[in-house]
Amino acid sequence: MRDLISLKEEVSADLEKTTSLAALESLKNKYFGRKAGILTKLFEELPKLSLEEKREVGGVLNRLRGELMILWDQKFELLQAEELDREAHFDLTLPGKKVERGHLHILSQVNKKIREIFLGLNFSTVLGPEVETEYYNFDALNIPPNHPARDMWDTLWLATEPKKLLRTHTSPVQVHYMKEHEPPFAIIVPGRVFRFEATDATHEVNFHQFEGLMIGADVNLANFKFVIQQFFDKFFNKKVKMRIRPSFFPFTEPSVEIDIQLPGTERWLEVMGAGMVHPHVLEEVGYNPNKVQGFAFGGGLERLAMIKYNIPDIRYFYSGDLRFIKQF
Ligand code: FA5
Repeated sequence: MRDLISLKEEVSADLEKTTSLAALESLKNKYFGRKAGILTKLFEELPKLSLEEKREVGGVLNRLRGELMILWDQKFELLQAEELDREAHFDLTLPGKKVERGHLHILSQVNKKIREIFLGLNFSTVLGPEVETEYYNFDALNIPPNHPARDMWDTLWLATEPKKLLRTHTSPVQVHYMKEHEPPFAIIVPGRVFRFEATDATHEVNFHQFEGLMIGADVNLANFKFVIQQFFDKFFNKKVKMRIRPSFFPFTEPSVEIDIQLPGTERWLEVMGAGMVHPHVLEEVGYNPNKVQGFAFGGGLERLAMIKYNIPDIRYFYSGDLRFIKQF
């Protein structure tokens, strides 16, 4: 019985403290809730008592519940009236609260910048799927099954039938686009790619590339060199030192790799693979390699951002750490 009296005091104190309808609702649950409400639980104890005790405690409990419900209802009406009052006095002409505005993530900013520069060079932006078939990611790019080059793109396979994968590069979009369009054209394809590999300061499992493709009657590597130098100069707002070295990709011949010298150091960072589109790829999409040719490149978006903004570790981009995000 003594517990019941202190319970009433406890509820009154709780109600006194409540200032919102939402908080009041959770109080209702706490005391009267069907499953775990404190009063509900007390009622469940009744059958354990003797007949006489039951009559006495039961009566008190019932009365207590009635009283508490009334207290709760009164508080409800009070809070509701206050709320209506607040709404009625809402002043639309008051100046807004100063809130901190968000901004685009650094990777979105860089993505936008890249598209803008290439737009200025007459490249259209094209997007492609992140989930790909083996055909587009590998076969159509002159990478047949069992070709050792497939190891270069450690692949995340999906448990689908037929077999699908998360694209390991943006190059499959070359094939999608060429199958649907006739040259001449110049496109840029920014997008997310995935690789099943160990992460470190310059490697992520999930990162972004921007693919470039320019096809025409006599588009050549000298054109590529010009376009890409223009791009870097605009992107970094200054002359950056780049070097082109021979490389290998099954879908380009010849193939090259582009490195950029990290500002103030002797170190180079690989930012891009490129080359002249392989005749096999041109044939695969239904072009005549004797009539059209062109260059393709695939750059790492995070790597460029790291150089431009002096970011020492690629993992910062995906850390969600506001101290990092707010700097850009
Ligand atoms: C490719 O992915 C080719 N598809 C590029 C290409 C396109 C070549 C068109 C020829 C013609 P590569 O695996 O080297 O190539 O990756 C291209 C760029 O992506 C690299 O230069 C690098 O900047 C970036 N990159 C590669 N792996 C990672 C990674 N794990 N994390 C962050 N960036 C990466």
